[in-house]
Amino acid sequence: MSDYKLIKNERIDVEEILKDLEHYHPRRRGWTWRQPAPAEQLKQGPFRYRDISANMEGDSVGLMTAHYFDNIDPQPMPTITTEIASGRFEDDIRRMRMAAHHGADHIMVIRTAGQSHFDGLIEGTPQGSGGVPITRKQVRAQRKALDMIEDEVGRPINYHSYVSGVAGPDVAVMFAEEGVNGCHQDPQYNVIYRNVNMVRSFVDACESKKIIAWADMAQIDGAHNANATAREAWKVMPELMVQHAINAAFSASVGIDKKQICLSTVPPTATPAPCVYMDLPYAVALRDLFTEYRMRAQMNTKYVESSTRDATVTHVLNMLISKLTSADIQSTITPDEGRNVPWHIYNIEACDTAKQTLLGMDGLMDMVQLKEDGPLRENARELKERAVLFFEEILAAGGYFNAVEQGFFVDSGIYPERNGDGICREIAGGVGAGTVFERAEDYMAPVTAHYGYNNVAQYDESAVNDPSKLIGGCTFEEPEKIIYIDELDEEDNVNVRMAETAQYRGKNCKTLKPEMEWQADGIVMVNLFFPAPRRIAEAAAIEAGRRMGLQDVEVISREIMQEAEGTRVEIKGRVDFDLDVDHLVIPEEPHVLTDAEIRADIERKPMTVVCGTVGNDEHSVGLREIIDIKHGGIEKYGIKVHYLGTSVPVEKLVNAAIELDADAILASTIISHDDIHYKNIANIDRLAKEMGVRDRLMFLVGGTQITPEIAVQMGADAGFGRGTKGIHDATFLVERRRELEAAGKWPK
Ligand code: Z97
Repeated sequence: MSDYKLIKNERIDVEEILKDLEHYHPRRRGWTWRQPAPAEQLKQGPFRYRDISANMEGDSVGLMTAHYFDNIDPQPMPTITTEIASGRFEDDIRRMRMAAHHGADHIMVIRTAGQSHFDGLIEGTPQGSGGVPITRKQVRAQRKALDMIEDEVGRPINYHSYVSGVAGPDVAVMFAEEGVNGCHQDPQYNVIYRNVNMVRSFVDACESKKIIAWADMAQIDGAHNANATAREAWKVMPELMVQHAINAAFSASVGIDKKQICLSTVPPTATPAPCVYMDLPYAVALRDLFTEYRMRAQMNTKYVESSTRDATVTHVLNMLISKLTSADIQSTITPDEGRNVPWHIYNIEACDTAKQTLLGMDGLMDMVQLKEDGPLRENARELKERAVLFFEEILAAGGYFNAVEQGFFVDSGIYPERNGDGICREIAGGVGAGTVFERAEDYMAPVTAHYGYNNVAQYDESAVNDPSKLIGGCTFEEPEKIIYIDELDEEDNVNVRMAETAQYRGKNCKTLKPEMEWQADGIVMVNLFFPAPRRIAEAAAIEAGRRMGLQDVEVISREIMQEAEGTRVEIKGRVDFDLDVDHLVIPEEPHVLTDAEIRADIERKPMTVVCGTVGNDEHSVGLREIIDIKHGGIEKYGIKVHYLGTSVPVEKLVNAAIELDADAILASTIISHDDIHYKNIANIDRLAKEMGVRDRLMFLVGGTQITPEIAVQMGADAGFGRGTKGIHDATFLVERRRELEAAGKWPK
C-alpha cells in the first residue's frame, strides 16, 4: 500500500489516489454529525458565539474578512453540503479538497443523466453528463481522497450519492461496502419522476433501506423534487408533508434510526413573492409534525436565475428560514443550478455564503421568538390540516398506489382543490413492471442486512440472525470478497483523460491554464456592459469575446439595466494558451519590519505625517485603518499623525505638510472613475515640486483600486492597494527615511 499523504502546499496527486485502489477499503462507515463547540471554543478572537460547532482541527480557509479578526474560522452548527459532480470524478476530487477547506463536511455526487434506468451497477470511470457515472472505482477513489482530506482539515467528511432507479439495492450494497455515508432514498422519487414501476420501487426500497440502516448512513428523501416540478411550487405544500411522512415512516419501520432520517425540505417560494411570509409557516408546520426526524434544508431551485447575485440572495433568505426554524444539514446548491455551469468557484462561493450567513445569524434565536399567535400559527395549522385531509383521502382511495394511479401527486391545485394535472402512474406500468416475485419457500440468501423472508434455518438454526455466517461473512464483513473491476472501456476512462492533461499536473509542473471545471479546460468568464438593449448586447458580447481571442463563446447570464441604456452580459469562452510560471512577472510580497524595529526607529528620530482622503472623496475607513492605533495603524509606532479628513484639496494637503514640517504625506484615494485616483497622485507630486518641498517629503498613496506600480509611475514614492495594513506603510516610511539618510539626501 502506498504511503502517499497530502502535503499542505502541494496539489493533491490524483494519480496517487488511483494507485492500489483494488486493495483500498474505507476506514469507517456511517454518517457523522457535527458536535456543538466545547465551552472553551465559544469565545473566538474578539467574539463570543452561541450556536457554533466544534472547530476544524486541521487546516481551513476562513471567510474573506477573517483577517480582520485574528483569522478565526468558527463553524456553524449545521452540516454544510456541497454538490460536486462535473462529469469527471478525477477533477471533482480536487474541488472536494477546496470545499472541505471552506467548511463543507457533506459532499454529494449527482449521478450522470439516466443512471436510474441502468438495471445494474456500472464499472470503470466513464465521463458523465449532468453528473458523474457512479461506479465502485469512482466511489472508492473519492472516498479514499476524502479520507486523506479529512485528516488534513481535522474533521470527518460525509460522502453521499443516490440510491434510486432499478438498480437501487445494488447501489446501496456497493455504497455500504465502500463507506458512503449518506444517500437519497425515496421510492416515491422513482415512481413519480423516473417512471419506475411502483411495486418494484417499494420492494426495492425495503432492501435498500435495510442496508442503509446497517451502514448507518443518513438518508435524505425526495420531497423537494415536488417543489421543483410543480407548476406553482408553494401549492404542493400539503402534499410535501404527505410525501415526507410516507418515506419517513417507511424508513423507520424498515429499521433506519430516526436520527438518520432527513426530510429534504425547500422553502417553496422565492422573491419577488413575499417568500418569508409564505415559507415560514410551512417550515414551522413541518417541524411541528416531524419532531423526531432531521431537517435537510435545500435552497429553492425552481425560481432561480443565472445571476449569482440573485441566487445568493435566495440562498440567504432560505437560510433565514433555516435559522428561524432549524436545519441539521444546510445545502449550498447555489448558483450552479440556475446557470448550468458546475464550476469550482461556485461550490466554494456557496459554502462561504452558508458559513457567512449562519455565523452572521449566530445567537439570533436568543433574541427573537416566533409569535405564538397570528398568521404564522394560523397558516401553519391550515397546512397541517390540509396534509391530514390529503392522507385521509389516500386511505379512502385504497392506499398510496391507487392514489398515484389517480393522479393525486404534483397536482397544481392547493389541496383539497385539484386541477387534474397531477402525475399519474399505473400500478402495472413503468420501468421494471412485473419483475417482483414472491420468494420460494426454500429461498435463502446468506447475506447481512437482507430484507424479508430468508429461510436460513433450513441450513443452520444458529445463523438466523446472522445469515452470512453460513459463508464465513459476506462482503460487508469480509471486504476482500468484493470483486473489484477496474476499467471496461478502453477509450472512456480516467487514464485516457488524465494522459491528455498530464503536462498540467505533477509536483514540479510549471504550466498553467485557466480552468473552471476540468483540469486545463481553458474556460474563462468575462463580464461586459453595453449601452444597448438585450439582444444587441448579447450579440455584441459574443463578438467581443471572439475578438478577445476566446473560443466557443456563450452568454451565461444577462441583466437589463434599462431597456435603452444598457445590458450587463456575462460570457464564458475558452482560451488555448498555456502560461509558463517561470515567465510570469510576480511582484514581491510586501516586506515588513517587526513592530519593535519600527518603534525603535521612530524613537531614534520622531516622524510626523499628514494625511487625508483627497479630491471629492468621502471615504475614510481605509485611511483610518492605516492610521488608528485601534486597528494596528501607524500611530501605534509613535508616528505623529495629522488627519485632515475627507475630500481634502491637494493644495491643503501639501500646505499642511509644509506648515507642520511633516516628514511624509499619506494620501488616500478610493474613487477611481475616470482614473481620478491616479490624477490625484500626479497633482500632489506636481504641487510639491512646484512648492519646492518634494525632496523633503515622502509621499505615500493608498486605496482599494491602487496598483502600486502605477502609483509610483504617477509620482508617489509608494502605492498601497487592497489589503494594506499600517505596518506596510510604517515599514516603508522607516526604510525609505533610512535610505535617504544613508545617501545624504534627507534634510532633517
Ligand atoms: C438534491 N439538488 O440534493 P437520478 N433520489 C432522490 C433524488 O432527489 C434524486 C435522485 C434520487 C438535489 C439533487 C435532484 N435529486 C438533484 C430522492 C435527485 C437522483 O440518478 O438522477 O435519477 O436520481 O436533492
